[in-house]
Amino acid sequence: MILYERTDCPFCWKVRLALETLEIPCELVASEAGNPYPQVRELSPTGSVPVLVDGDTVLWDSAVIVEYLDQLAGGRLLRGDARAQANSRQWALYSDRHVGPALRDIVFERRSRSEGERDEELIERSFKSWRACQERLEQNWKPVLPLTLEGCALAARFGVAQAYDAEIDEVHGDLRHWFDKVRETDAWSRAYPKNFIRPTS
Ligand SMILES: N[C@@H](CCC(=O)N[C@@H](CS)C(=O)NCC(=O)O)C(=O)O
Repeated sequence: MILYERTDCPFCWKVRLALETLEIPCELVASEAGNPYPQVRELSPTGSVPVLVDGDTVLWDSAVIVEYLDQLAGGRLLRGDARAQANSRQWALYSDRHVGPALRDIVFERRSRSEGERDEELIERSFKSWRACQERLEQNWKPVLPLTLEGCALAARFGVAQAYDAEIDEVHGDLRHWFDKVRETDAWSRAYPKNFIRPTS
């Protein structure tokens, strides 16, 4: 099994967390931001990472990849009855479609511009959306361990947030407690990015 990926990409990080949690061995092939390996362009119609190659099977969306890995491992991330599984999928989508975009401007500004050159208004708006996501999660999502399908997605997003100094707010005790516990796991240490993009000057 080969995973084409980029170390700091939250979609790839989610897949690495799933691989480590499920203890599935996999070769990682890393590419750089904006410069994916030519194989990725050949293998994936979107040209984005992650891409998983398992024999003749080529998968190019992180949500599909994580479910595939979970099925190979007997269903340890997606647990419970139909209702519980649908709920997991729903929060995983929330992570991809809302938490990621909410954090986007904090991350993009802080990783590409040095202090003083950043658009602080854009960052403040991004913080507002990020706080709204935290509030929703704290009120409506049940954090559990070991990691679930949506837990892999959310932990990677929280990790990106933390790397760019956008910690979970203290008022969200359950979320913070969960993330503290996640960070104590071996899967977290093994899946942690080798580096994050920082401003060059
Ligand atoms: N829906 C896709 C999104 C993947 C995605 O947007 N990947 C970004 C990296 S975070 C990418 O490959 N961008 C092009 C690049 O880095 O060259 C998934 O869940 O796998």
